[in-house]
Amino acid sequence: MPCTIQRFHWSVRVTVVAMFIMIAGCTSYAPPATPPATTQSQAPGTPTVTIQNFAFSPATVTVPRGTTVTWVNQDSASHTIVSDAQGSVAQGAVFTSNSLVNGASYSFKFDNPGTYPYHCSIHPTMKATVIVT
Ligand SMILES: [Cu+2]
Repeated sequence: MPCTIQRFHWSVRVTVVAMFIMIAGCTSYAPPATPPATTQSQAPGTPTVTIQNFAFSPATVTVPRGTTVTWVNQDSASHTIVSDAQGSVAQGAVFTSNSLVNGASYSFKFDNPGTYPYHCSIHPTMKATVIVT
């Protein structure tokens, strides 16, 4: 009889341990994978801002000084790239593109650090920013 009790206890103990392991196995999960960095910086060289669906993409591009940024219009509608007055006039670096038809591009070299908000003069709701470091 004592032997049976002992075995009973042993089996309970094993069951408890097993359950603990199962619970631990269920609750201990690997942390979610780090989402891909939504970096706005681009490699030095010729960063390109795509104009598509009436928006600049990326909306913010960060480049080191001396970088030439190129905009390419992939919309059927024409767009312009015009620096906002408050952002760039004070910095002495106004940029204003001609109207870009589909497939046309415009480039501007940023020599001075600063924040350069810009817009499309045809569609004023289209806004974006170039940050020069
Ligand atoms: Cu536009």
